[in-house]
Amino acid sequence: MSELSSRQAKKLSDYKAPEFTITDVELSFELSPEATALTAVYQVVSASGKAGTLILDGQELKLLSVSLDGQLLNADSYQVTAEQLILPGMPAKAQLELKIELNPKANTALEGLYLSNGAYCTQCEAEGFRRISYYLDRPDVLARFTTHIIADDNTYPALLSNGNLVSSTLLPDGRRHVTWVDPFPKPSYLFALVAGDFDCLKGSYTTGSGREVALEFYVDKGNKQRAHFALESLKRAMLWDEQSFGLEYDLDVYMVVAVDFFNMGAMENKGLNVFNSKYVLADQSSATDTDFFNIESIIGHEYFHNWTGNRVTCRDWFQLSLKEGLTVFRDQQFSADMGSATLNRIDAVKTIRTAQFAEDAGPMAHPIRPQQVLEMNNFYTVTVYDKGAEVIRMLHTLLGQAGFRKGMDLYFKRHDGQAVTCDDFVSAMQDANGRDLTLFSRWYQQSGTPQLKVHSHYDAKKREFKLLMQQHTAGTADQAEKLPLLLPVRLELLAEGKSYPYLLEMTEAEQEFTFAVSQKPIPVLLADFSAPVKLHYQYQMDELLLIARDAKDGVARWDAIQQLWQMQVIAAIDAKNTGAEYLLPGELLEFYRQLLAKPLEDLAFTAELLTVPGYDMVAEQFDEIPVQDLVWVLQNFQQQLATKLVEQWRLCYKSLHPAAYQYQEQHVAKRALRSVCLQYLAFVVGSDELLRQQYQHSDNMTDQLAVLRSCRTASHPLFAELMADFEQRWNNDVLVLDKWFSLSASYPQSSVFDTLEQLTAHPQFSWQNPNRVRAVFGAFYQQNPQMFHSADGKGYQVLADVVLKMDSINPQVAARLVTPLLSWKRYQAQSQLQLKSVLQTMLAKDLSDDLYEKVSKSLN
Ligand code: B3K
Ligand code: ZN
Repeated sequence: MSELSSRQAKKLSDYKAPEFTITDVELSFELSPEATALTAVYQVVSASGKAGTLILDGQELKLLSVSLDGQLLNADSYQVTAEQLILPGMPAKAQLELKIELNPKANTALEGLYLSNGAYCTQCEAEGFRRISYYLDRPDVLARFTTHIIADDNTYPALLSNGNLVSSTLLPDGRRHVTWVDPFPKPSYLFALVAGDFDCLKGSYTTGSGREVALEFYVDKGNKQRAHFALESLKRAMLWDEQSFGLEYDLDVYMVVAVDFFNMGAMENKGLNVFNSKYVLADQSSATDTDFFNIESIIGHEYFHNWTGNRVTCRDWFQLSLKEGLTVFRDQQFSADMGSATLNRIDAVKTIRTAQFAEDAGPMAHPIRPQQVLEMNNFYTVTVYDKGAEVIRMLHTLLGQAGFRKGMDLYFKRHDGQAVTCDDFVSAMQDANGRDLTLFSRWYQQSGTPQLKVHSHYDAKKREFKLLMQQHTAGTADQAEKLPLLLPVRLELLAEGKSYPYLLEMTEAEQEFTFAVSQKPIPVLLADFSAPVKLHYQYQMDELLLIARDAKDGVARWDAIQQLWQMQVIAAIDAKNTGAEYLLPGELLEFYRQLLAKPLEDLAFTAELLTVPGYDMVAEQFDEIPVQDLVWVLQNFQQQLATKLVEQWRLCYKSLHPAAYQYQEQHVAKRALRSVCLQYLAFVVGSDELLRQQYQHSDNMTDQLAVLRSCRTASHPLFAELMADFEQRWNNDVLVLDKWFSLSASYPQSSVFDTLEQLTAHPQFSWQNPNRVRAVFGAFYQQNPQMFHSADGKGYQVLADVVLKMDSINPQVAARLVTPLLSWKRYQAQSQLQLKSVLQTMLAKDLSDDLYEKVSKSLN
């Protein structure tokens, strides 16, 4: 038996409905940092109506007593293992009472009940509830929860849990006893408890049907002013879900708590969201436009889960994309409606083409519905979330807006209050639209990125244009055999100065499509990135430039420029290898010159077109990634554009006078374009004054950070000076200081290795806080490819040491950080050896399941 199976990986095919269920839960917490007393009372019912053995999940729990129907059980009438409480002879219906002692202070994994800056909070998804109590900790057991919290009233004035507050009593000993009742049956992963001393920003929202909902944002003392944007975002999300899907909120109160110690972005606990403070707190002086954008989108995402996730939940964790893919799609639609649909779509495409394609090409490849899992937390991936959202988007494309809505309505009508599967979702879409989606379902089963090859032929005599399309998905680490998928291919044919739109449905490995057109058109293939595939078509440079100017679809216009750059990268690397100088072609420079002289009406879109693709985007096109060549070439391109168009950048920059800060679409767009100009200008001599000016005189974080980024990317001499100033200014504000940590760790020079050591010794750094660790080391591997892949292997070693250190503190964070080491097969021979060796060393240690699953797979 391999170790992976001895560690008991679970399989989708082994799913069995639970033999017992729990209908009602009553939890009483007496909070104390090192010895919280919990009494848990469950109404347990057998599904078959027969007595049997009840097996509850539990981890790292101190069990004090077990009572059945009021009778204390002898220790020999049940069995406790490292992961279970086994109760033989459980009657068909009984009340089970457990007494448990918890140590939140010692909980550095931030799963279950823990302390964040002295406040109690919980994180239960996916399997964290079993670190609070023994339970049927699986999403298909839905129970009504009542929660009592007893804690010192002075130290913890806010005592919160799911549902509605039904009583609050001050006890004679100065403690307070509150009771919360959540009327909606829910799985344990949606349970939450928070206790602390916060400032609370209050608002209210009246639903379409006239019910008033109290909105409450709990933040660290002194931060109330920074929560207004999040509150307004929530109101927008609530209205949007009513207007777009007819979905209203269902409790009297919606609470959001912002905490500093959190493993991810946020959590959709019923009625009581817990958020990483970085996705709640924002004002113009401390947060960038991107921060504001993320807050609105994540507030929306968690809110939308109330229906897609909470009211209708997952039968088992393999179905995670049922709620996550769908909710990401919903938050993307929300963001598109709040701002620019094209720019939002471009962002989503970037995520798929970088992180998701990389995941599919690596050892952790899995379908959006995985088939086998050792540690569930490892499957909160860009595949389940973002490719999952692409799959939902394809349904939306195929069925149309109205058809999709019909499917959603039927889904809720059938499954409200249930725990269901991805198949149930597809069936609702299918039945509501009278359309067979059997073939489409393959997207749920198959991992890997389909390659779509297209050839065209124009027959002038017949006035016929033909497209021959072939799809092929190569075998992946988890699955050798692949079948053809249903690909919706949006197409525009550009001819006679017009654009003719089509939606093709490709269902076979190879298919030909014929169009009657009076002259040879230019095909705009995969407009709106209508399927998550890699497209191959031999475009000429002039065709791409024409698409960039004339296509209707903004995403296709941007994509044409991406493809153009891809061609330049290949040509420049070839030239570099033969020792020749590579100059960017005149047509491309001319396109940029014109764009700068006369930016499009949408300045943010103009900024996107003017940006050379990032390292990740370009790297993903190579089977074996020539890291240092790519870094060099991309730097060289920016340098060439900077020097050749220096006057244009300057003029464009100067024409964009900054107005007083507002987070508003046109303002954001203007700042984006100005930042692009500044980035290029940082590459040319004589820009010191301009950089300094913008840094010192802007009234917002977006513009200040743009200066620091530009200096970092161009290794500008001003970098050190401005960074020192920034550190001093923001030393007491860790959320902002994280930006400084990231910039420091992404400086593309070998001095960064000393810097990394200094950063971890910084008074504000803490290994216990995931935001700090990610700010430093996440930035190091994501934004500093040059040094992360340094020839001596030092970057790999540094990250591997950090991963091992983190594994004993917080395995979830460790398992995220290890990701870039796993795809060793993508790099050149020497890097492969270095990476393999650090992975092997790691595997020889006693690893958490989280880390073990990933490292062992990568060495298979
Ligand atoms: N559902 C949570 C993620 C939980 C991650 C557990 N490791 C946030 C979200 O997707 O909305
Ligand atoms: Zn989610």
